[in-house]
Amino acid sequence: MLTLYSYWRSSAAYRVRIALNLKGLAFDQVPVHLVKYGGQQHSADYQALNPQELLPLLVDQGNGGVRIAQSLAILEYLDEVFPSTPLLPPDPAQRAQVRALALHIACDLHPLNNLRVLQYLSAELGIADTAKDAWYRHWLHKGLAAVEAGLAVFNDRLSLGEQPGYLEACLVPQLYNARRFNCDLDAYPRILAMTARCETLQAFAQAAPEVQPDAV
Ligand SMILES: N[C@@H](CCC(=O)N[C@@H](CS)C(=O)NCC(=O)O)C(=O)O
Repeated sequence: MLTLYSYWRSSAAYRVRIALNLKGLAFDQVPVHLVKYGGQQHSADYQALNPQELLPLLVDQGNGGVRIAQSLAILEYLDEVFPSTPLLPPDPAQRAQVRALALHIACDLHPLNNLRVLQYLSAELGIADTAKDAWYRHWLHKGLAAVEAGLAVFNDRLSLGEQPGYLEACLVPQLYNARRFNCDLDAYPRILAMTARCETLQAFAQAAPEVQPDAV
């Protein structure tokens, strides 16, 4: 059995929900509220499970209850342990290209706009909301512009040809965040097209924040 510690609006958890759905793997969810009660990710109980104090966390009871943090480590684990419906292409060069774009989203763009960074800007550095919004949009657009250019190698196809995988699992949640913060996305036609194709698929629809059990 697989258990995902998740929050409906967590884009990193959303990546994992997509990957689990693409692979057709059943999983339970344990909600961890990132805002209420000072953020349950900081509670002693959750820290004991994941000292990084971040979501998501996957627990695989079928493998001795192993606990895995970091969404991309989870995606790689799922691909190795459940290899049918792969998330990454078989060709090493294509695999590296997919990883490079996914890592740009997950390691270069997303961390700068993450909740704890935004909270630190406001609460500790006293940054006004307008400046915080400018920060958010700056890093979002810098990241998305690079991804938009990088998507040219896929020639308007999904990262696995006709199938989505690792890259789309990172891209769609990032677009959800961008829309949530009312960012203008007109400059990113390839990203919009890729995302629109994915959003028609059940694996993505069922992973969407609004349909999660803890959505409010
Ligand atoms: N690199 C991590 C990022 C995880 C992350 O930043 N998760 C966010 C939610 S999307 C979180 O738990 N934030 C809590 C906080 O900022 O306190 C991953 O890919 O799993």
